[in-house]
Amino acid sequence: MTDTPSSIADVNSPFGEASPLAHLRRVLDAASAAAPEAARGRFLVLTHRSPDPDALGACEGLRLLLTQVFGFAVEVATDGPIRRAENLALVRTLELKLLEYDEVNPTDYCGALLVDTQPEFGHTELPAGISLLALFDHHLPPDGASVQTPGPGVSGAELSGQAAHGVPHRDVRTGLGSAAAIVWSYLREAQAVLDAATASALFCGVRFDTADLSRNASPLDEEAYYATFSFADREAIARIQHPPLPPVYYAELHRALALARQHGSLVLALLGPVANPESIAETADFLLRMRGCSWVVVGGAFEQEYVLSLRTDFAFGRAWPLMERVLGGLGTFGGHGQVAGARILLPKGAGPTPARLEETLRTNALAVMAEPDPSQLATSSVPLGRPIV
Ligand SMILES: [Mn+2]
Repeated sequence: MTDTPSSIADVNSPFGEASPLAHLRRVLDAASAAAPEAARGRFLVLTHRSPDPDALGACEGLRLLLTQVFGFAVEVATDGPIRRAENLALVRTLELKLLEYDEVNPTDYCGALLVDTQPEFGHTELPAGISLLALFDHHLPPDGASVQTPGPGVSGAELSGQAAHGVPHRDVRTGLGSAAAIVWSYLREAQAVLDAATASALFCGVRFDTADLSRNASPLDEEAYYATFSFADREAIARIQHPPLPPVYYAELHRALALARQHGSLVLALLGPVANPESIAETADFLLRMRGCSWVVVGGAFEQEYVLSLRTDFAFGRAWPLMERVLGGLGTFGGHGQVAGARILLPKGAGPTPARLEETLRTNALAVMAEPDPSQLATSSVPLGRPIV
């Protein structure tokens, strides 16, 4: 190790003296050795519900690492529909082979690896009966506290003990803009040869989560972005970047623009029921580009959930505490840097209708705006704001 320059990944390694790659290998080998014969050497890669390019890119990177470098068998399983046009285009263009949860038999695998999320997050469910061996994420853990990580000398016995209260290989790096960059750092350490599809998936992961390195990008994101791009299928990534959009996209955009209100540096768009929940994050990204806007909150109800996206510009600050204030204790949320997302379960029977819930969220968001003058918080009448179109 003394003859190689230390890199960002090494400095941030949560595994003490063991390199992330060596530690992961040890954990997976131990799990494989302890598994029944039929499951030996077989692993499942998982991510959050309705995966985005970063989640899918990180999954594909792990698929390559585990098959080509470690010699294991791997399947990637996803949960929930993939709706956003770019995400669908990524799956179709790169012909990703994804299982659905109901096709997964947990006893076929030694365990699972989870990317771009953590099991405690509201948008993440694991198939019942599967043990989680490794996770790779760049989001703040729910309690914001530092996470426990195993030391370098992990024995099989220690592994099973740790599995009861933690994940044996837990690589959470909140300073990074993408999970794809974390997974790429393992491939770099292994000196793996990237095929065009895996390189394209990883590249799209870093590209979409960091907005082409303009948002939350660390030096490792930057390195991953250029290294994967040099092996990527450029025609494919162009098709993924500009996919065909369904007509409902334009209808939702029209409605979102009509409902958006500006309150000083805040643009708030609470849309009631939406036809496509992905339009919420897209609208937030779009509105943040408005001159004079420093933060955006967009929300909409889809099926039994109210979904929120929050974006801030660099000057305004971190999205996570802002989302915490907007929710005021409702729902579950996560975020990093200038991006945060939340979900609030809508009760079937009695309880807040989206309209009443939206009124609460609007009040909470405006209370943040009124922060320098707390006397403003006493009023219950919520100003309607200025329409933007
Ligand atoms: Mn991500």
